[in-house]
Amino acid sequence: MEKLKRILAIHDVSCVGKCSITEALPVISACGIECSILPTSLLSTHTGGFTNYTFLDLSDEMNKIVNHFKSLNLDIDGFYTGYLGNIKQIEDVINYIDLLKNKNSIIFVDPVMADDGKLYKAFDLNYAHKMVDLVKKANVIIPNLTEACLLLDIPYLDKKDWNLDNFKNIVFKLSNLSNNINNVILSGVEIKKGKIGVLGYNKLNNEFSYVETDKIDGYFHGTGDLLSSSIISCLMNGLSLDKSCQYSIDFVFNSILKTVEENRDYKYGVSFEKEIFNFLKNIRGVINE
Ligand code: PXL
Repeated sequence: MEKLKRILAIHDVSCVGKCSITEALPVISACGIECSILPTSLLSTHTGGFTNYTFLDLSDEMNKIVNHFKSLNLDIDGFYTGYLGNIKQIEDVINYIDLLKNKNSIIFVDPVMADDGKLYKAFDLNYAHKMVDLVKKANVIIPNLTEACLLLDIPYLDKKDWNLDNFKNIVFKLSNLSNNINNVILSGVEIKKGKIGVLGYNKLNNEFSYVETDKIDGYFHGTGDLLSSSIISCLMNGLSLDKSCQYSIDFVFNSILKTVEENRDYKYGVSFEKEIFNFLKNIRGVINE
């Protein structure tokens, strides 16, 4: 029997609002992978759409936690980084991964910092430049279009230039940021009216895979984290890049649809809980093939 795999999720804990760790934990665990956590900061809510949220930087505690992990000789099959609090934390996380990884660990980086052409409230361009150092360590990166442009230090792609060739070019350039990077998964790819997709690129066999779903208008918080957590869970279960992206994008779409049907306040996150079962059925179908 295959041993239980362990992912170390390195994200903030936003107590309310469903993003980062409150999505990584349930999704990764449901997919049959242990999700250990290294919290970067503690917030009452995420920073999008809420005001007066609290913020506690956990950098000092992270250092102690990592030293304890090291003394335990933990087997970590995958590192999954998301929202980090500041530039120093990016540097720390690079060192922590170096300290804790083994020769087979896979490093997944979602360079969470921006969306819709804008940096998130807490970050500036220096943060984006530092994120490139972490991305260079990764084997798999999962940026959205805004993050991809920041990583490549190019202006946000104008809507009139949104076509598959330009997106392929971006993904290809990202894959060449370092020799470690094997897979690039670009989210928020819009090349057809009413559709939204994900463009994957596998550098080892030079293959692109594009999958799409219907687009539902509106800004839905936490969907980037939900997508990344799902794709990573699929890949760690041995699914192809194509299937990982397709099942994950369907899961996010169905979760958004539920949220809209339930007429919820979107800043509280999407109703993914009721959709996990269908997502798992898709994955199980492949594992049992
Ligand atoms: O979903 C990305 C994210 C994660 N964590 C925090 C955030 C955001 C996006 O705004 O504010 C704290």
